[in-house]
Amino acid sequence: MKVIVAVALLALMLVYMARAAPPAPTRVQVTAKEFTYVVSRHSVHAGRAIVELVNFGEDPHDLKLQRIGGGRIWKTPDVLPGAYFDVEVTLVKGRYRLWCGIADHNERGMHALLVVT
Ligand SMILES: [Cu+2]
Repeated sequence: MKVIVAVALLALMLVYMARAAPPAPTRVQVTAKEFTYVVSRHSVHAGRAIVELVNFGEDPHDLKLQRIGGGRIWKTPDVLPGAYFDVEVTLVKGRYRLWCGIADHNERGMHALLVVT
């Protein structure tokens, strides 16, 4: 009987710990300047992620993120030089395109690809 109670308590503790400590979100940093986007990693696992746009340039930039074939577009506001902005997203398997939505920055090279496995 004591063993059953102990096992039950252990199981409850494990359930509680699993709920108390969800996995930390993956972080991806996107460095922006005129006119490039550099991602800190090209591939991440599916799940929660924080995508951070850091503006190392001299003009405002933003970040848009969309799964290729998907509909939703995540976006930051305009980020001023020297500033950053974090977007929390939930990524599913696929390929995501990232781009700056300001003026013709995308065409001038401010875009990147992120693979989610
Ligand atoms: Cu830009």
